[in-house]
Amino acid sequence: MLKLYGHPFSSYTWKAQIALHALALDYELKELGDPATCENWKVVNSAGPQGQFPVLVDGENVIFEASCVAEYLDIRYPGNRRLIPADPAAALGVRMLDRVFDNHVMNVMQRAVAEHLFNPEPSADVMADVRRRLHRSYAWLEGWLAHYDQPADHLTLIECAAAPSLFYADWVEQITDTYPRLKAWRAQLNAMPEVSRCIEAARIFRPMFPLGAPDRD
Ligand SMILES: N[C@@H](CCC(=O)N[C@@H](CS)C(=O)NCC(=O)O)C(=O)O
Repeated sequence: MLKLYGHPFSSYTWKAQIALHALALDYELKELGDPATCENWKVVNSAGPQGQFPVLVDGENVIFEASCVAEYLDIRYPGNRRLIPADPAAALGVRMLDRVFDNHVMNVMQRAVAEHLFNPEPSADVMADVRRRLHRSYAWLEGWLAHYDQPADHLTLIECAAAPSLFYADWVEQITDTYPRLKAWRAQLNAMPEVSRCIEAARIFRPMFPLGAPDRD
C-alpha cells in the first residue's frame, strides 16, 4: 500500500492527494501530529533537505516534492488518464503552469500564513507585498484561462497544483468578481470529487488557519 506522509490541512499534501485520487490509487495517509511524539516525522525529516511534506513511500522508493510525487505516480502507475501528457512539448506546458501555481500562488500564500504563524505582530509590509503578488498572479491567470482548455474527462498536474493553491490563496486575498474566469474555475475545481475529498477531510482543522478561515467553501 502506498503511504503518503503529510497533513490533511496542508496545501502541498492536497496536491499529492489529488494526484492519487485522479489515478484512483489506494493509499494510507500517515498523518503528521505533534513532532515531539509522532513517529511519522522521522520519515519526513530524513527524506528531503528541509523536512517538508508531503513524502510518498512506495516500498523502497521515497519521493518528496509534490510535483515529483505526482510525476512518479503517473510514470509508475499510469492509467489511461495521464497527469502529464506524453508529448514532450505539451508536458513542458503543463510543468510550466505547475511552476506558476507553486511559485507564484502557493508559496506567496504560504508567506502570509507563516507571517501570521510565527510573527506575533504580522508585518503590514509583508502582507501588502503578498496581496500585490497575488493580484498580479490572479490577473495573469485570468488571461491564461481565456485560452486554457481543461481536459473534460480528467485532471492533469495543472489541476493538482491549481486546486490547493487557489483554495488557500483565496482565504488570504479573495478572488473577487474582478477575475470572473479564475473565480469560476476555483469553484469548479473545488467541486471535483478528487478535490472535495481533501476539502472535507480538512474541514475540522479550519480553526487552525492562522489568518482565520473565512465563512465560505
Ligand atoms: N516544494 C515543496 C514544498 C512543500 C511545503 O512547503 N510543505 C509544507 C506543508 S504544506 C511544509 O512542509 N511546511 C513545513 C516546513 O516548511 O518546514 C513541495 O512541493 O512539496
